Amino acid sequence: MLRFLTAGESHGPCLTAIVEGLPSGLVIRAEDVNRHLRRRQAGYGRGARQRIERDEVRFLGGLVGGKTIGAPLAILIPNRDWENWRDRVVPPWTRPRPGHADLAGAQKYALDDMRLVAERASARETAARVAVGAVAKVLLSCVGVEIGSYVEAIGEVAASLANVPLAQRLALALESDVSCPDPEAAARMRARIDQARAEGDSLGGIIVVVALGVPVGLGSYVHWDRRLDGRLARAVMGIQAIKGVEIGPAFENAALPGTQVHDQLYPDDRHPRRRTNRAGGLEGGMSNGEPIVVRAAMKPIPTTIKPLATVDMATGEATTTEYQRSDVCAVPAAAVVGEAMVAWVLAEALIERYGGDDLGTLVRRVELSAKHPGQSGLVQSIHEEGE
Ligand code: EPS
Repeated sequence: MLRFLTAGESHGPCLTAIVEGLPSGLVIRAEDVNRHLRRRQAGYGRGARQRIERDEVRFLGGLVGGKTIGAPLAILIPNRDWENWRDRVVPPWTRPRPGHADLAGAQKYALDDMRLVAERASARETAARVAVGAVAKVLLSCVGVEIGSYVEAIGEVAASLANVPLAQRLALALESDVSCPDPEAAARMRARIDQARAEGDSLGGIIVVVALGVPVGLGSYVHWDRRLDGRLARAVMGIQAIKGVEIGPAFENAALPGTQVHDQLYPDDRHPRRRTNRAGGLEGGMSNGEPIVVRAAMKPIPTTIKPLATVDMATGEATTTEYQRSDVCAVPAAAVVGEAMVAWVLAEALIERYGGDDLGTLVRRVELSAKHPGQSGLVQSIHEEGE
């Protein structure tokens, strides 16, 4: 079983995470994690905070000589902004930002100062999840799974990608500061972000996360909470500001008759193959060997220079929000966090299906089950090891 927890506040000394259940023998380099932390910090539309932070990971436990030893992996990412806040005396926040966790969080935890809510609700926490996801990606890469993402829309500006294959979309996105594979749309996205900044507003958008090379049979149809599509949706929906998730073109499929939706099967050297992937790589709550495609909608960031109507909780009087330093658009960053969460769920499901306390056993089992589909990788592996 693979699990993780994060801790840490946005302006506290650090973010931290513990990952438990990794097989031994996995080589993890700081750079494997740092390059994703850098990607999360970048992106057109970010605010002043990202000029302060330079996220880099430190491993405090679980790695010896750069390899996992089966013990929990302890991760630390220092917050540089901590130094600027530690001695600062700040009046309590009493004016909740509509759309932010401020109001419900203060009511739930009986907090008079909404800053305390924002400290943990902040998307700063996603740096820790990106680090954890990067570790999951290292594990997945050992069995041939690759994960990437792209931005499909920012505000009302959408990319045109109909004829661009998935792998090319992921590669092109890496070259764009809005993670958009369509350069013409990317230019309009940047202009739209500039406009929102000038107007004191914020923007949301649509991200797409893709996993290539996923083995058949991760997740299960046998019980609702084992369905991989549900688990992926939950993990991606759990990212700050994500309010909608679909697998493949699910909402488009809902408007079409079944004969135009379901990916028909054809024999290819006696193996069933699909020419389309409208199921987004998942059938019956299981990976089916096609690319997994998770699409998600991010709402605009709730912190805007232009004030919104609110209530001062100290007086009960009508008032407006007070601007706090923030991003104008964090959609490119959310795509990187989406990758991390998809990687995490796939790594969890991989370990569940194939087990293996050491990496060699895990990899061997995955290879055997690919060679002998329909037979238990575990049984095969035991059989082979007995020979
Ligand atoms: C955030 C507010 C801003 C963002 C932050 C999320 O932080 P600050 O209040 O320090 O300016 O920059 O995101 C990050 C710090 C990050 O690393 O992504 C919020 O209120 O959610």
